[in-house]
Amino acid sequence: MTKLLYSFKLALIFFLGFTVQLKAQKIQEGLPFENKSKNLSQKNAYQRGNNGIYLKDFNQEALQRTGKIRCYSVEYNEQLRKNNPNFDRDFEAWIAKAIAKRRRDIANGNASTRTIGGVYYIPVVVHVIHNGEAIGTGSNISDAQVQDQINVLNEDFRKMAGTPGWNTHPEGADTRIEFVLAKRTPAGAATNGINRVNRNTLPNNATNWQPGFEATYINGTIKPNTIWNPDEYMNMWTVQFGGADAGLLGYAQFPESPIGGVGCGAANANTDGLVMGYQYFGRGLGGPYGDGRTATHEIGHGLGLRHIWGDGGCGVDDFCADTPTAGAANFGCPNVNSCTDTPVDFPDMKENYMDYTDDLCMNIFTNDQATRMRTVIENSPRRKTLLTSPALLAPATNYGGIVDIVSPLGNVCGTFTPTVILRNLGSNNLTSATISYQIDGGSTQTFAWSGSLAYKATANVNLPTQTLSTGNHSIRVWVSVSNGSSHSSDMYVNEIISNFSVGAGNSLPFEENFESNAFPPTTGTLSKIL
Ligand SMILES: [Ca+2]
Ligand SMILES: [Ca+2]
Ligand SMILES: [Ca+2]
Ligand SMILES: [Zn+2]
Repeated sequence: MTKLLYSFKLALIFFLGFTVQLKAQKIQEGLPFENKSKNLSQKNAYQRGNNGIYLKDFNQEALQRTGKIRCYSVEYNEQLRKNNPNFDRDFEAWIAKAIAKRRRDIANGNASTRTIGGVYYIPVVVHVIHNGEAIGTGSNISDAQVQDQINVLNEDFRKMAGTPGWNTHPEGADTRIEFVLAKRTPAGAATNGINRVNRNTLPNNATNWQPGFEATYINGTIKPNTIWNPDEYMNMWTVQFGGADAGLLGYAQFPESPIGGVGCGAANANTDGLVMGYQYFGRGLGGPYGDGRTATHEIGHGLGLRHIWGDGGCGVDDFCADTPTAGAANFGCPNVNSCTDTPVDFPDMKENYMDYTDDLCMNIFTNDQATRMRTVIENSPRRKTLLTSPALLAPATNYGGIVDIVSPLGNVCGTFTPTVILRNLGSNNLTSATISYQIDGGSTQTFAWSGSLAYKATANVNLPTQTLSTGNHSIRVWVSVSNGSSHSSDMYVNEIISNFSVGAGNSLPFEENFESNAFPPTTGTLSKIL
């Protein structure tokens, strides 16, 4: 059996190496990006402002058909990476490998339950850039409108039943990504996650007010002057777009891979986030783009998704196998079949959040899109760190939290030592903590930790060694007392549950006969594991 398993693993390694190589080769040939830089001729091109950026053909079409530029992310990111022309190619090479490894880990039982099915909570700050209006008037949008947008995001990303984010499509995903308004500021004060900024307090605002601001000023001045630490907050700005950008709905900054790119992850940190016109932030605001899907779409970009038509014709894809090929952006809510797919020729997925259709036409992220976003959250700079952000917790003086688990995960031996990650989320130094844990929902046991952790510092803590019988088990761990002060667990940053099994290992969790072209299989249960 051991020998059989060994040769299976060898075959697996060989096969995976082969497919990765194939993919890398394809990417190197530049095929997926052949149309990426295509612009209409300069004569016909609509030039934005005076910074020399030309709109992509699909945005020129958007402007002609709707009077709006649905999304400015492609132009923005191309400008941002102008000194790194291989950024997209390198990113796709990285994420193809990362997704393959992720699927392998899940299939082999080496992934945490958090990775497989857990909910990822993203702390959000919304910077409301206003013109001095009373709260709830004009660009100084109300707290309720902001909360409304957060609700739309959670309905869409969680595919919530009974909401516009619900769908019955076989590839429709509950991405298990949720958004939470930040509960503390970077300085540790209490906040509702909404940061109101009067534009008159910003440098050179008067000369750039048209009325409203162009993206150049937003990126160069508004963002760096208002951003909250992007390692701990997903930054969103609502603005009044103006001048040459008066027709913009929104744009987002694409994630970086953890293995390089410009500055090894430090690049462009002070512009990271999403910008949206205040008229499109929230729902029930009227018009085709008044129901909050601009933010859903832009966060898709911020977590690594591309437009569903891949920004090019039928030969250019979005790197998601379960979204039908599309030849162009769609507008309104049309029934279109722009490209011939095999073996089944699906119509364009006009309902996808990454198309250009009307807000209420949209209701789906697919499983492959969800996998892409979760892979980015698990790995990318300024994405991964959001999951353990202090901003998820209200201000506290004495508070240690269990933010992650190292062991047990997947399959373990009958005797093992649980290891968890303790983080100080209180303003006082953490010198002692009572760590509570339950095995299989049984009685609560405690472990006394002592040491010294500064604010935000972490430590790996070994709990007492356990011996369990063969089969499935679970462990729940949280801190119940910090520096002598009792407190509760917290679903965001002070509670980890791991479902694991003891002593299995003689049955692989899936079968693969290597006869299909795609490995891991792109259909079937494996790809449904997000
Ligand atoms: Ca395409
Ligand atoms: Ca596709
Ligand atoms: Ca088709
Ligand atoms: Zn877009």
